[in-house]
Amino acid sequence: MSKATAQPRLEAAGLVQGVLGGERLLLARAITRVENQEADAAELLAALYPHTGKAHILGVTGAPGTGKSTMVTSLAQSYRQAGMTVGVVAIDPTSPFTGGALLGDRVRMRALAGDPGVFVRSMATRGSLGGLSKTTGDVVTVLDAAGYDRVIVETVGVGQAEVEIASTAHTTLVVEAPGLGDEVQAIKAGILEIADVLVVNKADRPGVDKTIRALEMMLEIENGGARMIRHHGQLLRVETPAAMAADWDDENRWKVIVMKTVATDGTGVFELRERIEAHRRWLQESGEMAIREQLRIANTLENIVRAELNRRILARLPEAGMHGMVEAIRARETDPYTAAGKLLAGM
Ligand SMILES: Nc1nc2c(ncn2[C@@H]2O[C@H](COP(=O)(O)OP(=O)(O)OP(=O)(O)O)[C@@H](O)[C@H]2O)c(=O)[nH]1
Ligand SMILES: [Mg+2]
Repeated sequence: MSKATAQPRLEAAGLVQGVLGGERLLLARAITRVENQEADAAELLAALYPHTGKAHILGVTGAPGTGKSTMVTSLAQSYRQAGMTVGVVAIDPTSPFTGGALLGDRVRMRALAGDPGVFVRSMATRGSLGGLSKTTGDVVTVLDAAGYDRVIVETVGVGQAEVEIASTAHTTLVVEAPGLGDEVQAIKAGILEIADVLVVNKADRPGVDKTIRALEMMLEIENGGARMIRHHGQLLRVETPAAMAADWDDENRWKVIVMKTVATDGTGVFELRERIEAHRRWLQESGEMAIREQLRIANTLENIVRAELNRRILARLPEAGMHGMVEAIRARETDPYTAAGKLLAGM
């Protein structure tokens, strides 16, 4: 063994003990192993899984720059004041423009550094969508097993990603900010449909009341005319006859309300935390928690099977054959469909 490998690779069992024993360094290493999908990641996750199911998982999503990271920081501090521990997973789309998104989050969440009751992990998306939600779920599993009371996942709401993340969270916060034209954006992305709590952040900025009114109007339409149901692990929108909508307007139904915060100075964050905790209690008392857990687990299982199938298929595709096919297709000697059929038939 060379001098460069002075630090021996720890067995998965050693990492598991470290994670369960609250050793931050080993927790960080376990997460890295899971994030990079190293060979013993599955062994690690399998050993940790029996220790999960205690954390309440929060998803925080919204348009770029609405103040999500600042709010997560503020919320984490609020949970700390209430004596709870917090794990944070911040997912940064690797931007060709900023490039330093990871650094940005670290700076923004600096206020949390040095607190042994908080663990922050930033992850770059590197463009893979399905893979992202699997890896995120795995990292959440590790933090849950490590005993964090609340695990907060931040994602930028830019399409399918936030919907995927919503189905891995117990409570989903959608963050808006005044003056970004977000009202329109929100409808487009269907982002309101996944919100359990809507937050208008940057309430110190002009136009905040206009944004709140616009969102409240949209929520009224939402509450009256349609409802999101879960079907085979997917969120579906169903139009509701007015009569039925009236039925659902009982006190057992969760009401999405618009909250107002200034994440930079913590205004409204205590109330936000209370609302999240109210949602958690509602989930438990209404029986909805069991449904969300089913959805989460179904999602996880599907992601794992899909990733493994993908890996197996790619491993068995002959590299040389692929290249030959590409050239043949480029020369229009064959077409992608016929070529794909041939490659698969040869497996
Ligand atoms: N005025 C004001 N500025 C805020 C508030 N919250 C966040 N900001 C600022 O808005 C900028 C963006 O904040 P972030 O927390 O990085 O926003 P984000 O939504 O995490 O951004 P991305 O992860 O890049 O999508 C920062 O300069 C913050 O200081 C607020 O309540 N009021
Ligand atoms: Mg952020």
